[in-house]
Amino acid sequence: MNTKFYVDMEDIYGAHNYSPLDVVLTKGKGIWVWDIENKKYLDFLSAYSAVNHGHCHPRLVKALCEQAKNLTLTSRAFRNDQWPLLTKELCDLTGFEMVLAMNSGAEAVETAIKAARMWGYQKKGIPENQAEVITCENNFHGRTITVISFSTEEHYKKDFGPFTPGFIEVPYGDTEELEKAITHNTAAFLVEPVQAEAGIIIPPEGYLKKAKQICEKNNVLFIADEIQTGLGRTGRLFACDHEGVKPDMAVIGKSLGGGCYAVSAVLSSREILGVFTPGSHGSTFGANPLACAVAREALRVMEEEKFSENSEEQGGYFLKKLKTIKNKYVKDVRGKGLLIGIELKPEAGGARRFCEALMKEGLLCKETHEDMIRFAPPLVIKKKELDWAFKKVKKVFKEIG
Ligand code: IF1
Repeated sequence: MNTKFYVDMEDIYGAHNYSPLDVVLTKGKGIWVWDIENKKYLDFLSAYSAVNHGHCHPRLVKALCEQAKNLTLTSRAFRNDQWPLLTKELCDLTGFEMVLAMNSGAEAVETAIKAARMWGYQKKGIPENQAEVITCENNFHGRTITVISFSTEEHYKKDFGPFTPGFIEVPYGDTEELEKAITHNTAAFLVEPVQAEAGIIIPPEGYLKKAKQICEKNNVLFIADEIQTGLGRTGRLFACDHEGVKPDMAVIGKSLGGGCYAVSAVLSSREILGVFTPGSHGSTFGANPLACAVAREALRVMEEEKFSENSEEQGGYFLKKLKTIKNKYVKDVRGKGLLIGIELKPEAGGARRFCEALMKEGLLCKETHEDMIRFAPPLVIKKKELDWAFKKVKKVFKEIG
């Protein structure tokens, strides 16, 4: 069975909602993955930051298997003995008072919006059905109908309407426009501390802090989508920590499941998450014992192996090296921690061909939009391995450029 066999089968029977690189992976260990032809690659994407722990981390595989032998799913009709432990451990770690677990990132974003609206009606006194949530241009928060309702990317929305009302759009990085957009009916401001999908857009320094102050002044909830940036990716536990900002709600997902399991969560205060009452929200798989056991171990590994510190150190090191590449096609190189992008000039002919060339060299990464090569290796990566990756990047730029 060769690569073509799998590619053809997937293309016949699977919906074509992706255009993956034609590499068929079958095994992973740490930062490395192998395809079915036994070729080895460095994973420089980490499933969009969901595999921060590296592939098949032995402690996570152990936690997963041990829990799978005991109890996997109860629904929330009954209690289980893992969820309570995760709630306390997550709150102790992050300083929030309450947590609500879901499965995917988009579901957790929806949960945060529901909480914000409910808080708006019950605590702020917004008139019924009038709540507004302010979101940013070029945001990415997931794929559900409500979440794409406030996407500004035509491609994510086309032919999926009608959409959910109640969302107001402001430019990212602009606190004046944010302030102007706030009305008596504004329940929340939803923001990514770094816009990853939009092309690793890092807002002006002080933006998050100022935005948080504006929200506080106007009794508007500040919701940070830390699904991709959180849990160490940018060199801090949360990307908001770079500016000392404590959001009213933080949404996490991806690497909370250690790359082994889908688990997401909304973190907040008792005043806000306390608005939910029995029956007002839920999920069959949310907070299941398997998810919770894996998440608990994922958090412990993240702390003990010092992901944030490593991300900051190695990210800084790699970014500095990338900046030494002198090439006519490179427009900009930027990043925070191990969330790094190379923006190409339009004449480079798109980032895709660079990603394909890097794949041939054994480095797996993915373009975002037309002109951005995104690098997001697992947070367990070391200098020596980054040196290896850098050689490959340099080689590809030399050959194509
Ligand atoms: C896809 C992008 C990354 C996210 C933020 C919420 C979600 C995501 C900040 C939703 C998800 C993923 C989804 C994946 C590709 C990927 C992605 F390129 F599309 F934008 F990472 F950069 N908030 N991002 O980044 O989480 O429901 O997927 O668990 O193909 O859609 P989810």
